[in-house]
This record gives sequence, C-alpha cells and structure tokens, in this order.
Amino acid sequence: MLMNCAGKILDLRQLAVMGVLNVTPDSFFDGGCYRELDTALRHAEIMAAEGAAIIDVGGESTRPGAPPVSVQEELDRVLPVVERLARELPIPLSIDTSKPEVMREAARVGAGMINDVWALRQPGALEAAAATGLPVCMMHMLGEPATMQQEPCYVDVVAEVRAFLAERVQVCEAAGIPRERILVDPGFGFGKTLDHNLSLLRHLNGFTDLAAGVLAGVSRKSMIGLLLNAPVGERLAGSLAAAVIAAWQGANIIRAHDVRETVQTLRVCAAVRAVS
Ligand code: 7PJ
Repeated sequence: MLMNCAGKILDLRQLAVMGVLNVTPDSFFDGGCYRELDTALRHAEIMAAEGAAIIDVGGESTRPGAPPVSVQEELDRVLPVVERLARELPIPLSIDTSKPEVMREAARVGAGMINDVWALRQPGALEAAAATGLPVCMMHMLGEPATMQQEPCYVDVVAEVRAFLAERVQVCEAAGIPRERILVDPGFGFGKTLDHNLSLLRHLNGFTDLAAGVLAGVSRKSMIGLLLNAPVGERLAGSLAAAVIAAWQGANIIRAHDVRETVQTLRVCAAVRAVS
C-alpha cells in the first residue's frame, strides 16, 4: 500500500517511523528546542538521515493545560519550516494541526499529510482537509486537551475508540476523502488513564481493518513514565518496548521523537514478522 503525500510516497508495506518536529515553545519533551528555523531544519535533516519515513511538524502543543495558539501564531511557526523542508527533504511532511487555515496553508507550501488530534471535528476542518486532497490521520481524543486527563471514563475503551474512529472514517468518506487516504490512531494519552492506554495497545490489532493504516504515538508519553516512574528524559527504553508492541499488533506508522533508535528497533521487529 503506497500513500501519495503531495508527490512523495509513503510506503505502508514497511513499518514507518514518523519523526516528531515540534516548533512550539512548550511541548512536553522537546518544547523550545526547535524554534529557530535553522535548528528545526537541521533536526529534520538528521531525522530523515536516521530513517524517518515522514516528519510531523506541529506548532501547537496539545499537552494538558497548554495555552491555545492563535491561527496567525501557528502559521508563523509552521509555514517557514514546512516550506523549506518540503523543498529540501526527500520524505513527506505531515502537519499536526486542527485548524482549517493551517491545513490549507501548509498544504499550499508542500505538506503531504494532515495529522489532526481532533480528527477533523473543528469547524471547517473536514472541508479544508478534503479540499487539499492529502491523506489524513484521524486520532481519537476524549474531551479536549485542557481537561482530557481529568478522570477519563469508558465502559469499554477499545470498543468506544474503535466506534469513534469508524464513524470518523465514514464522515471522511462522505466528504470525499477515500479510505486509501485515511490513517487511524487511538490517541494514546489523549483522555485515557494508564489502563485505558494499555488496553488500546494490547488490542491495537482490532483497528487495522478501519482504514488504510494505523498510526501509534507512544513516544515518551506519561503512560511510559507511570510504568517506569521515570521523567520524560528517561523513557526511551520504555517507548521502544511500546513501539515494538504497537508494530507487532499491526501499527504501520510509529510516531517517535527518537528516530534512530525507533528505526533500529522496528527493523528487528519487521525481520521477525517477515518469516513464516
Ligand atoms: C500524537 C499526535 C499522537 C497523532 C501528539 C506527543 C503529544 N498525533 N500528536 N498521534 N501526539 N496522530 O507528542 O506526545 O499520539 S502531541
């Protein structure tokens, strides 16, 4: 399965790593590191050289309690980076946004995918995403970033997240985005307790039939921190373990901060999967 991302190909027959490039002052792991354009570009080039199949550019932190960002501020943060990287890198870029204006403008300067933690539920987002003709990643989130970690509650988290994503895929299809251009993501850490996250990881294989592929983002998240009682800087090994499980359970794309280590880890996973 090949996904056309604005002319660059994302090959979903292989396990892919999506490298995270935050151009925000306040993201939980790398916030503040990549604000300067040159620093962001250099980091993206390193991730591409380390084997990232796609790079996810985000200009708004979604960590619990993060302040909202205006459209103009988000555009100012992400557009110069997307424009330069689209020209200079051989791999596609996704734009991590929920705002229709940012989707449109990022697509105009060369973004190859729309990654929306709101699953195109903000006003105008579905239409804007459809009009770009780009692939989309639809992520599940319960509630909204400011309050999502205040006692998230499900009767059956796996069934409910699956039903949500199935419905969003239908909505996309009705808006003119075919399944071949849709990825789904259970949204680890977005309105979920540790137990919810573990159940979703355990049953991720139940999501593979919903769309063209499954994306999983577990890198350095608090679920790893809770299991290891480790701060964000000491969550690499745990993140790699979770990445292996996600891949083994059928995830196609692993979103990660530590590209080199994640690529190496998934290579071992893929080799074992390839034998009968
Ligand atoms: C995710 C994301 C994720 C998708 C973030 C972080 C928080 N997009 N954007 N999936 N997480 N699709 O990097 O931990 O899990 S921001």
